[in-house]
Amino acid sequence: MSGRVSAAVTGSLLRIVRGGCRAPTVDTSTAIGEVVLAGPVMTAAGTAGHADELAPWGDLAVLGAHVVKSLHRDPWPGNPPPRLAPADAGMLNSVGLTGPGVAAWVDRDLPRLRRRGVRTVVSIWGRTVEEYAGAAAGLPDEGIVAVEVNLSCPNLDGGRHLFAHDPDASARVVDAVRATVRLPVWAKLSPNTDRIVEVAGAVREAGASAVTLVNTLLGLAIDPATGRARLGAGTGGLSGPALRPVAVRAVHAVRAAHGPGLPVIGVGGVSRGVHAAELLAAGASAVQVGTATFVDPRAPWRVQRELVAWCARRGVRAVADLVGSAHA
Ligand code: RRO
Repeated sequence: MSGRVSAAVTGSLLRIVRGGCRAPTVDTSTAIGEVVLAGPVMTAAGTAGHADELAPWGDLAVLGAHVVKSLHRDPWPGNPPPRLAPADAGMLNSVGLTGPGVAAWVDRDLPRLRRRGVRTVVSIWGRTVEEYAGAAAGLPDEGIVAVEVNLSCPNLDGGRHLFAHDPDASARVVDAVRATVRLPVWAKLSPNTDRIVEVAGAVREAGASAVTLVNTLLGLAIDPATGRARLGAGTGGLSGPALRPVAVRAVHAVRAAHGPGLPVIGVGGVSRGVHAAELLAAGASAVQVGTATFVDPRAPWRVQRELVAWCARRGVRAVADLVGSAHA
């Protein structure tokens, strides 16, 4: 242990032990509206499976929460391969919302997560308000901490966002899901619009407890030798390091416009603790780690430990004290 930094979870407190001498304990708890999480780092939807696929690399119960890949009411096959293409500062994906459907997930995957004591957030999607409500209707109240309504998948109908640009349509979805479940509802929004601040306001009015910012940026990669798209579906969503400034800007703008009354979860290009600190300073109450997990499946746990170490080094006693500090 000597000379290394390590962290152990003790309730909502992470204690940093460095070279045998104890640095101040950092309170890692964070509130997303009515949901209080013991840690500020979650997995990002679509990057950590539907169940406990990441369990060989870490204890999912140590993370603030685990967000599972978006589920439709019905099973959904997804897009033709190739579904991933590397980009210079990240990657493009067009997975196309592959999933087993809510009923199979509740039957097969949720029990695995419950047995592990995971705080599970379920991402849901649909093509109509009714489909979202149908997905929500299949969810139990127990064993789930929140529903993340994915209003922003770039890989449906060739990137023709059905909801992400439209405050009213987004609000109708959130309203319908809220009327269907007793769970807190978070809304995941898109960077592929100049209306993200408006959409955030509309979903808040409709009863969203938080917004998750941001989903991937629409992109396209072409093989010039063949003239064909590198992804089977054509366009895809860009994620990874290139997305981080986009996410920081979106979080900052939404926090500036709506204040601390609308909790924000930041996601986009987080692979280090300092990246999480940046999103918290911009106004996020928690962060999600996504594409970094493809490089290092232990990334969510490492980012959480690095964030705590970052706070301890700077004398930040509570992660929550960082939230919105760039607005002070
Ligand atoms: O499955 C996907 O292709 C996908 C989804 Br649901 C999403 O929300 N964002 C993304 O980049 N890919």
